[in-house]
Amino acid sequence: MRLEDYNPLKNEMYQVLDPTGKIVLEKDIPELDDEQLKYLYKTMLFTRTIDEKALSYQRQGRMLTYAPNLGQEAAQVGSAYSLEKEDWLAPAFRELGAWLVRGVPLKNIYLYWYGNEWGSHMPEGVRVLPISVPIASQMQHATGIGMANNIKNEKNVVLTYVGDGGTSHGDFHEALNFASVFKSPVVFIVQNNQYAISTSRKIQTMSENIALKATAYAMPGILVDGNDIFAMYNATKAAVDRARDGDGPTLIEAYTYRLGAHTTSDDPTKYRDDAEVEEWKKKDPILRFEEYLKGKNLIDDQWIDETKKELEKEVKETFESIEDKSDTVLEDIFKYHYEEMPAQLKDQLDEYKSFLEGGK
Ligand SMILES: Cc1ncc(C[n+]2csc(CCOP(=O)(O)OP(=O)(O)O)c2C)c(N)n1
Ligand SMILES: [Mg+2]
Repeated sequence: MRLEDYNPLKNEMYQVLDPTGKIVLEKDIPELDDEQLKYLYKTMLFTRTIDEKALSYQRQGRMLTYAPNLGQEAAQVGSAYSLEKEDWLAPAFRELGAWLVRGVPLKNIYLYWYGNEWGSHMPEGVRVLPISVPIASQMQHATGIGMANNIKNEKNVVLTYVGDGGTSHGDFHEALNFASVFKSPVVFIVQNNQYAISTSRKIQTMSENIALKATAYAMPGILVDGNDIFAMYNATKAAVDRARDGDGPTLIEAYTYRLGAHTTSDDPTKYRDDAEVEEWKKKDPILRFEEYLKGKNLIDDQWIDETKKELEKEVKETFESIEDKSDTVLEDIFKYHYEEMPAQLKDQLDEYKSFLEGGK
C-alpha cells in the first residue's frame, strides 16, 4: 500500500476487511502464511483473555487498578507485528497486544498491574520501554531514541502509541515537530478509541480527524480502520519501511473504540449511551478476523474453543504464580530516577514509611 494514496484532509480511511470480514481491497491482503495469520488471531485472543481475567481478578479484590484493551486488539497487534526484532517500542499504558507481539512475558505484565516495579524490567533483547502513564511523555522518548539511532547510524525504527486525549498535550506536538525536523525514524500511532476517560473525541479537537495533524509537521498522516488487522499491519509496515529508509516519521490514526471502561475505577455508563457501544460491538476486531479466517478454512469453532481453553489456563497459572508472592520493595518506587535521591523524594519516602508504620 502507499501511504500517500489516502488523504487525511479528505477524511479518507484505509480499510482492507470490512466489519463482516469481507475483503474490500483484494490487492492489499498481506503476504502472510497460514501460521502467521493464526499467530495474529491467537495473539488477539490472548490479549482479550488476559483482559477478561484481569477484570475478574480485580473485581475479586485480587488485582489493582487495570486498564482494559477490549476492542483495540487489532490496532495493537497488527501495528506491532510490522516491526523487526531490533526495533523499539515506546508504549503508553493501553498496548497489551503490542507488548505480547514484542515478546513481553505475561508475567511482567501482570507484575506491573499488581504494583510490582519488576514488571517493567524487560528480558534481555526485548526492546520495549516501561509503561508510561504521564500522558504523551513516551512520544518524546521515541523521538529521542530515533534521533540517537540516526547519530549512531543504526537502522532501527521506533514505534510509539498515544491515545486521542494525548494529542492535546504539548508533548505530542513537540515530539512530532522534532521527529520531522530531525528525520527521526518514528512511527506515531494514535489509538483513537473515541474517549479520554469521559471526554469524547468530538470535543478533544475540532480537527475532522487526528491524522490530518501530520500535515502541519510535513509528514505523512493516514487514517486507518483500527479494527481491521490487515489495514493496521499494512499501514504501519509502510510507515516502518519509510522510516528505515531514512525518510522520517509518519502519523497513523487507528480509528477504533474502547468497548470497556477506561480503567477498573471508571463507570462509562455515566457518560456514553449503550446504543453507541452496541454499534461498535458489531465492528469487533476479533470477530471480523475470525470470519475471514473461517472463510479460508484456517480455523473453526473447535479450534477456537481449544485455543481459548489453553490461553485461559496459561493466564490463570501465570497470575497465580505472582499473586501474593510479590517482592515489591518500597524503596524501588523512589530510587531509580536519580543517582542520589534528592531531598524532596527522601521526605516523601520517610513520610510513606511512617504512614505504613501507623504514623501520620
Ligand atoms: C499528564 C497526565 N495528565 C493526566 C493524566 C490522567 N489520565 C490518565 S489516562 C487519561 C486519559 C487518556 O486518554 P487517551 O489519551 O485518549 O488514552 P486512553 O485512556 O483512551 O487509552 C488521563 C487524563 C495522566 N495520566 N497524565
Ligand atoms: Mg482515548
